[in-house]
Amino acid sequence: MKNFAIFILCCLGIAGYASCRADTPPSDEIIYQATIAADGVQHVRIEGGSDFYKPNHVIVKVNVPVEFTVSVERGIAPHTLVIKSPEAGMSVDEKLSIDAKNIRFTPTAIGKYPFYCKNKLLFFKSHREKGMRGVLEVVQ
Ligand SMILES: [Cu+2]
Repeated sequence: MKNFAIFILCCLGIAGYASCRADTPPSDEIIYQATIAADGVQHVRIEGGSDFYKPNHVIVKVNVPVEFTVSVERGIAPHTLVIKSPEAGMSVDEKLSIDAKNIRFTPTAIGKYPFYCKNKLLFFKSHREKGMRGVLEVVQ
């Protein structure tokens, strides 16, 4: 039991160190411009982890269905994908895992909308603050 407690303390220490190092701006912007596939859907593959989504800047056309296929890297931290932009037809709040998950929505207004992970461990920075965030740019 004591060993387990030490193990947990070590994990928290490593996590704390990692979040301090995440004070730097989010990693470089990785842009992905979606195209409309034969099925009429804009398919976007996204990988996530504790401090990133790749890509983190996704460009899609308005009023055309979008399907995000999202998975996260193996690890103990649970992750989510949230888009809270009901004004543009997007209300997404999904739990993620290492198995790819399809998330469908249709953006109905042009603009730039944030997507992010809403998770946070205790007093540490949220995953969003650590870099698990991106921009969904909806264009004409
Ligand atoms: Cu997360």
